[in-house]
Amino acid sequence: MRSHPLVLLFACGCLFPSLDGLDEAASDASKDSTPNDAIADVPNDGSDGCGTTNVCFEAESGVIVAPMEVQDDPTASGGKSVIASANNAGSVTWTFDVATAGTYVIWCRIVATNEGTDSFFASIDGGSAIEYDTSWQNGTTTVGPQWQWTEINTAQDQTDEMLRTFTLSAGSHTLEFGGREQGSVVDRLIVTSDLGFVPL
Ligand SMILES: [Ca+2]
Repeated sequence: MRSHPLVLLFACGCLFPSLDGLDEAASDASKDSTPNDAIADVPNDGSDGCGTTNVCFEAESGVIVAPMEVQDDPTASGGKSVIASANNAGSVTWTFDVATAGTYVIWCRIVATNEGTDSFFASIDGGSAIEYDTSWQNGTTTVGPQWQWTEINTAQDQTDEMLRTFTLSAGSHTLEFGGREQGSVVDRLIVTSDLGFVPL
């Protein structure tokens, strides 16, 4: 979650009108009904507790823009994960459907080896980008070589992260992770309106 001079332009909102636009942008997403076949075909083996009501997909099923990369990873779900191979460049974008309108959180299976490799720029439905510090969950930052699940959060001033919820309409939505810190990794995602859900 270390800041970089250029990154501050994004983090402070100088280049974007407002972080508050996320929910408004989400409300328009139902206009886009284009399905994403790649994600629809991803099997759910239930090993992470996904169940039948949450929306679960592999990070590597997204649309990749280099220098974001898919890497082979025998410890990852599906044997692959997505890694930012450069700072502040590249992206991965997923399209997913939710059956009902509501308030959602998005869990991500990530590995954050240190605090210099633990963030993406997250945006939903083309809205403003927020800094998601992947090593943060419930007020605690955990780094190391192990996989862990964290919910997308909003980092304020690089320090006081807050859980980010998304107000989604029924239908299709897009989520984009832009590269922020080289070496940040994401494996799998779970979109859920069950705010008490915790992946296994
Ligand atoms: Ca994966």
